[in-house]
Amino acid sequence: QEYVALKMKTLEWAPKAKEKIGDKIPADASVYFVPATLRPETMYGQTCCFVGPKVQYGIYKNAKSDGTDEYYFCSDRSARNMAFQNIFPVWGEFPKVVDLVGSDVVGTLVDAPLSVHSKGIRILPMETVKPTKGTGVVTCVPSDSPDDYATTMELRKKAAYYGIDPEWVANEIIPIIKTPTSDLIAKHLYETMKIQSPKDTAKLAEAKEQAYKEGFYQGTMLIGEHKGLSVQDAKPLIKKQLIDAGYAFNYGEPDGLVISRSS
Ligand code: ZZB
Repeated sequence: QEYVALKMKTLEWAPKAKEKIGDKIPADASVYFVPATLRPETMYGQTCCFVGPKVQYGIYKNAKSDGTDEYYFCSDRSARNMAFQNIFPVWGEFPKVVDLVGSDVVGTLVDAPLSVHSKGIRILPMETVKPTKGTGVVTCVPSDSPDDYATTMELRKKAAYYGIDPEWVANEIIPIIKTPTSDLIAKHLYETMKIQSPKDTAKLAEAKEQAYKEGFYQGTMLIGEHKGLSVQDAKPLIKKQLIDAGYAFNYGEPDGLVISRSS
């Protein structure tokens, strides 16, 4: 699986994360949350970014030869994979500087490249994040991802239960892609399929498949530099634009073929 790994710069840490990081990272260093996505063309619609509250993560140092060190927040497994894809300077090495669990970083404010919500978006909990997939960090695009829409509705309904500020999940869900059925395909499928919660996994899997297909084969961009272009044409252009600007990099998932260690 070939993902785009997006670099979301941390603007303000949640208190718990700040405490655990202490002086392990220089105060002025750039630390990025790194969600893995297959849909770079939807990045305009990012409203927040998810982590699994009980999932283990690390912050890994990427020492650059020009001295502008970068740090990445992601799962251990994905950091290891990156170490074999020339993402870190020394082959096979992925220096961890801090251990964190997802709940530590909930509330952190990050910059989401291309998002209309340009003042930053919040890191929020998603119970259905798979720790073994991608980087374990999932950027939230509720206009086009049924899973993201379902979790957004859940968090809006039960903000207190999830221990979050309702403001953090209040960002407007704007149309990004037009398909023959809707400008907000995820919301449309959530409603017509009568999905009730993020735990409706069978329905959500079907909705995801349908949203992928419609978006890719019949979608047209409603926003951004490539407005009016088909998704098929816009996707590689937006991906390249993000990578060229230093906002993203390619991240491949070995599917257990390349690295057989189980962690
Ligand atoms: C933004 C986005 C916008 C996504 C969209 C999807 C959609 P796949 O096809 O199964 O490989 N994802 C990534 N990592 C995880 C994880 N660890 N746990 C749970 N979900 C994860 O799925 C790849 C997509 O699943 C990724 O692309 C990411 O969400 C999520 F409009 O990023 B996506 C119809 C889907 N639309």
